Amino acid sequence: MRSGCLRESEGSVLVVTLWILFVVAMLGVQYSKMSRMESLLLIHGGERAKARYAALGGIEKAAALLKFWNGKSSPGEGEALWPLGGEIELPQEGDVKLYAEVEDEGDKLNINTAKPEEIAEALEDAGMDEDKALTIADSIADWRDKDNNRRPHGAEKADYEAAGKSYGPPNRPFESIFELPLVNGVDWESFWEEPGLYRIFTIYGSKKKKPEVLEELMKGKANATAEEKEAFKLDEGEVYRFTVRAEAAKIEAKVTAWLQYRGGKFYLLEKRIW
Ligand SMILES: [Ca+2]
Repeated sequence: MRSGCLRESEGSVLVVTLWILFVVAMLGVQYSKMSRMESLLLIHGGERAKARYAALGGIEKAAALLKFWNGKSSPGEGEALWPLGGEIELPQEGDVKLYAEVEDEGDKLNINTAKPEEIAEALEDAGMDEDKALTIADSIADWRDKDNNRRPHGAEKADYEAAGKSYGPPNRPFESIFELPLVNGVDWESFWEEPGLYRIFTIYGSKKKKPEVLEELMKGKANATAEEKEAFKLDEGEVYRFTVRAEAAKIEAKVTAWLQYRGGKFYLLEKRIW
């Protein structure tokens, strides 16, 4: 009877011990899963930070190269001058590859100074349908003009309120191109993708058409005379948009910076890390 009791309690001790071992083993499995995930996250986070810093450094490199090439002729016969609007490969940063693109903001339309008709025309030229183009053009003008009088296709404070928005037009010039997605009629797709308003418009400079031959030269498509090559110079006071893409092992980072050229130097006006 006593030994039966003992065996029974030994049995329960065994069951409890097995349970404890099972629970400990499961915790171990979970812990190793978690720490594996944590280290993956750390590696990923580290790669991202590395790519971002490399892209930031790439802006400096691209600006230095552009200054170096300023007013000089093409690096080699038939080779492109700095390809405005095209990507060039920059010297690598460790194992991170860098690609830069530079755009002259003077080639874009200024949303602070352009007439609504010009804005609508630019949008329609980029493939937007007329109604949407007119809505966005008038809403941009209403956003920046001082009054609260709505244009035929535009929107002022009362319209934003009626649409349940917690904000309205500030009635002053745009301070950044990234204000545009707040404007009536501008959605995520039209801003970033089709037609990509952030590429078409600027808040710096004014649209001035470059001579056709210069356009071709910049794309490296034409054989240039020495005088024609000389024609490519950084303009005093002009703003240039630098976009640097950094490719690390598994991650890509991008930095866009607006730099103004003054007295032989570039000055940072605005930047965005993607
Ligand atoms: Ca207004």
